[in-house]
Amino acid sequence: MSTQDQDGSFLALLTPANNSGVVGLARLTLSGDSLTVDVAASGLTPNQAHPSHVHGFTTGDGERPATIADDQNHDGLVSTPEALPVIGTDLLDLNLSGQVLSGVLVTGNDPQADAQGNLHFSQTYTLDPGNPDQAALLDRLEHRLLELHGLTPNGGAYDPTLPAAQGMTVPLAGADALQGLAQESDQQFLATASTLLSRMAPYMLNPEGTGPLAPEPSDATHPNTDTFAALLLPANGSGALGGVVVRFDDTAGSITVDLQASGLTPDQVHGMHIHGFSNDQSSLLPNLTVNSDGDHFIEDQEGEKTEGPVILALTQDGSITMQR
Ligand SMILES: [Cu+2]
Repeated sequence: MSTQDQDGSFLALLTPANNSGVVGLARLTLSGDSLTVDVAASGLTPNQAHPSHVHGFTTGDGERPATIADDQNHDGLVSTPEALPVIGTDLLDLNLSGQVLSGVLVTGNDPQADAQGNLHFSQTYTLDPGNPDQAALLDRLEHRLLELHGLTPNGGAYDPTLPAAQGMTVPLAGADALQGLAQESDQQFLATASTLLSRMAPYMLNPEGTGPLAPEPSDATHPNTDTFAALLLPANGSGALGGVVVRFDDTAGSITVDLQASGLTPDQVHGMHIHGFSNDQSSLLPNLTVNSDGDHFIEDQEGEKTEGPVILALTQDGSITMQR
């Protein structure tokens, strides 16, 4: 395949690895041998360097995000060595200098999170078709894996190598709803991504599972809204992803839930609930910070500190219960 065939933009939704709570959006734009990478992410360990890479296989394909199934030593974390067999080698290091490096996990010149745990990164690299790693990227940019590293496991020190977020690249071409993102400048893309992320993860958790919550966006209060949407992100390294739309009908006194998810354990029943607090306290997504027993998993009791108890179980037959 000639490099011309790959020209275009690719998007990656970065989802939490290792219960990090990190979410992000990345765009990769290839023009000839020039690759520009834009990354916006939030929920990272503040004021720390976060080594970041484009991972993939140099021969064949089949890269996938690492899941808890790849946790070979059963410590509840998927380390970088455990992830590499499925995400592939580090084909391109995303460093601040624009230097093109492959196979180097920590360069000392890595993207940095700010005091709020947000990271904005934009850099252009000139790839060398004579280098096998870079040639592989020039041949195929689709279904590569963008990964951000750097996590503070509970009770531990900051570890710059632990995976914190990962996402597969998908082409923006052909996705009408996303075409606008391909046209945006680097700065516009980062601004758009930051706006989206501020709606999804506008807070840092403390071990008690409370905020502080960021202030609500000024346009967040819509008294007449009856339709709500949520993006379902992997918990406990499950790899499960989904989307849900919830509609309230005041007159009928009914609630309608449309949910689609993938990556769940096949042929198994999966309990689903709406959680919340009975006072006005907002629910927050739990992450590793509230893992009080130190096993790196967020069990129901730990999660409920931030989510609140079950308000409604989503039953198959529409019956109303708060039972799990
Ligand atoms: Cu990496």
